[in-house]
Amino acid sequence: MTMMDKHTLAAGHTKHFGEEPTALFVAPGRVNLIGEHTDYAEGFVFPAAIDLETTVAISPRKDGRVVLYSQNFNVEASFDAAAVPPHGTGQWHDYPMGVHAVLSQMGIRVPAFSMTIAGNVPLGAGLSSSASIEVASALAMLHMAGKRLSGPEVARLSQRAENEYVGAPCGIMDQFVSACGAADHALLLDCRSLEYRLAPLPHDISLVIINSMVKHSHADGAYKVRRAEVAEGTAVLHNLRPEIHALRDASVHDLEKARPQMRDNVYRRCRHIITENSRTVAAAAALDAGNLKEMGRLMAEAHASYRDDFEASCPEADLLVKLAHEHADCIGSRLTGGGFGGCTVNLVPVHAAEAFAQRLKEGYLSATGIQADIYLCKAAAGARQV
Ligand code: GAF
Repeated sequence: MTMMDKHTLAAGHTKHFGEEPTALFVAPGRVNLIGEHTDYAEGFVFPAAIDLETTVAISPRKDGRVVLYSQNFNVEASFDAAAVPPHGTGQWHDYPMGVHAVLSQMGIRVPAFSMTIAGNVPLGAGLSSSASIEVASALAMLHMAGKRLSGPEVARLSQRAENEYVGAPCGIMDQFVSACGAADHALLLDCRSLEYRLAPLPHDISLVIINSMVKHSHADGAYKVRRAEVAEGTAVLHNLRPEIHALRDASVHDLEKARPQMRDNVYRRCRHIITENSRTVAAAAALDAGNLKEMGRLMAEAHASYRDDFEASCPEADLLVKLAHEHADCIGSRLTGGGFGGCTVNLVPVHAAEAFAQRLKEGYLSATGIQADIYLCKAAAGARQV
C-alpha cells in the first residue's frame, strides 16, 4: 500500500464516520501460477499474492453497532453487533459479516466498530477479491478484539466465512496466499497438511495478467458441479483402494483401473487433478532450478488439461493463451483461478511485458470485440497492518 493510498483510505474513513481510524490493514489478491481445483482435493497449489489489494480502516463505536462502508461503491450497511444475521444475503457485506460470524463461533467477541473497505482487485475476475476482503477484515476485527492469530489460522477462518456464510464452496488457496504470501515469491502449498514453502520468482519476470472480461462467480453452479464430480471420482477410487482418501493418493494407473466404474466426465475431472498435482510440484522445482522453459511447458500442459479434461476454460481464455504462445517473449501462459472466465496469467520478461500486453490486447480486441484489462503485477507481501 502506498503512503498516498493509506492517507486516502484514512481520510475517507474520517470523512464518512467523523472518527479517525485506529488501525489500517491490507490483504492482497492472488494469481495462481499452476494447480487449479486441486486445493479442495487436498492437493498442491502454487499461487502468488499480487500488488492488487483490499484495504480496510477500522475504529471503535460506542453504540453497539457494526457499520461497514464500501468506499468503492459508496454504500453503507449497519448491524447490531450482538445480532449479526446468521447467513449471508447475497450482498457485498456478506464477506466481512461472514468473518464476524465465524469469529463469534470461535468464541472471539468483536466489540462494535466502524469499518471502511476499499480496494483495486477487480471483482469476479478470478483474482480473489473476496478472499482479500475476508482476510483484511479478519485482521481488522482480530485487532479490535485484541487477539492475534497465525496466517494459516486467519486463512482457515476466512475460508469458513466464505464456505459457511457466503455459501461458496471454495478451497483454502486464495485465503492462504492472501494471508501468507511474500513479496517476490510464489507459495507452494500442500492443502492437506497446510505446510508451505516460498519459492523466489526471478526479478526480471513480470506477471502479466490479462482479463478476458468474461465474469465468473464461485457461488454459481459450475464450480460446485466440478467439486461434486471430483468427490464422486474419489469415492470410486476409495472403494477400489481404501487408502485413497483424496486424488493426491491416486496414480494415473489407479485411475485407469477405476475407469470402467466411472462416468467419462468424472474420469476426466480426476485425470486433470491427478496430473495437475504432479505438474504443480514439478513447476515449483523447475522455478527453483531456474528452468523457465520447463515452467512454461508445464503451464501450457496445465491449461490444456484445464480446458479439455476439466472443461473449466472458455473460448475467450483459450484465445488469450493461444495469442500469448504466438509471442516470442512468452515464457508461460494459462487461465488462472476458478475457471469459466476471468484472467490468464502470463510469465514474460519485464523488458517485454508492456509490448506483450499491448499485442495481446490488440489481437483479442480484433478477434472478439472485447477490450481486455491488463494488470502488470509483481508478487506482493501477504496481509498485514500498515
Ligand atoms: C477458486 C477457489 F476459491 C479456490 O479455492 C480454488 O479452488 C480455485 O478456484 C481453483 O483452483 O479461486
